[in-house]
Amino acid sequence: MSGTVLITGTTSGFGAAAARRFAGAGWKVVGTGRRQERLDEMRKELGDCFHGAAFDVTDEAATIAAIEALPAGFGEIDVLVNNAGLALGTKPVPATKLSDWKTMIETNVTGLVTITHHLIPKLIERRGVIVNLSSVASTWPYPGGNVYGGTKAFVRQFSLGLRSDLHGKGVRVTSIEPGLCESEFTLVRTGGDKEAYDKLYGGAHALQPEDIAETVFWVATQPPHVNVNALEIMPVTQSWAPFQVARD
Ligand code: 8X3
Repeated sequence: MSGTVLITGTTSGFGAAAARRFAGAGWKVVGTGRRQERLDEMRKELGDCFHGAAFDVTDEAATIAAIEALPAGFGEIDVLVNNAGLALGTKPVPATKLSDWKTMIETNVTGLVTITHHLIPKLIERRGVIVNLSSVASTWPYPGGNVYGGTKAFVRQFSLGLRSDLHGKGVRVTSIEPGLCESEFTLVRTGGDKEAYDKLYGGAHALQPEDIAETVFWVATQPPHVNVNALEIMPVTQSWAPFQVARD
């Protein structure tokens, strides 16, 4: 099976790895991201099967204009991978910035629903697939997760809700929920703090973007009668801790 996949946030991490995975299997890939130069590099790397569309998912007009302007051969989207998203900040409240919270909501929630809403008629027509990148933080709270976890819980529940709404239409929807993964994600979250990045990943044998790309590809290429509803994935080195109890 192959077709056309649109992946948001292809300029790094899961998105870049997923673009390589689909392209390597003969798919046409529409890669989106804010950084035109990274999209140009990917086009050089992957060749004619890749079309880069530079826009910010938080900009509704730019998102819709870019989708409407897809060149011949790239407009018939079979699979939408909603990967663009970010975490900002690791500190618990009150040491959090409202502007960071709003940016996470605008990107992880508003951006994701905007592009999804726009592509749903096409995905119904083509009996397509929607793969949403949520997180283990959608289910498991931790200090400093606050709004990030909230946005990812939205992504998980929105995915399940879409499944219900699209009942009988042959459209498949999956929520992928990765745990600790080594990527630019943590550099962004810590505001570029390389020391924090090294501390987090040192000896942790974290997931790699390729692990998640493989999962996204597997989910999207199941036979048409199979829907993977949700998939939570952690590195072996990550698990849960007991509840915390504050005492007098
Ligand atoms: C982030 C995963 O484990 O760093 O989506 O919270 S984790």
